[in-house]
Amino acid sequence: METITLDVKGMTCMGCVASVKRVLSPIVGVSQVDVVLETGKVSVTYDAAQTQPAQFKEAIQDAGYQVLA
Ligand SMILES: [Cu+2]
Repeated sequence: METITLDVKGMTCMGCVASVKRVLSPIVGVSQVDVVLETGKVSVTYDAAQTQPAQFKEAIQDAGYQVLA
């Protein structure tokens, strides 16, 4: 398992946090998603054999948020 922390811009409330979790959680290989609203940090724990961070970025962007890193 690996963990990556992404900087996400545009989350303003707990509804946004829930949205980001909702789009990341179903991705095959993702085992945990932690979002800190105040800092915009999204930590994703995943199996690198099954998924890659590019997929997380795409899912977050599709949900309407900006990924800075
Ligand atoms: Cu919101």
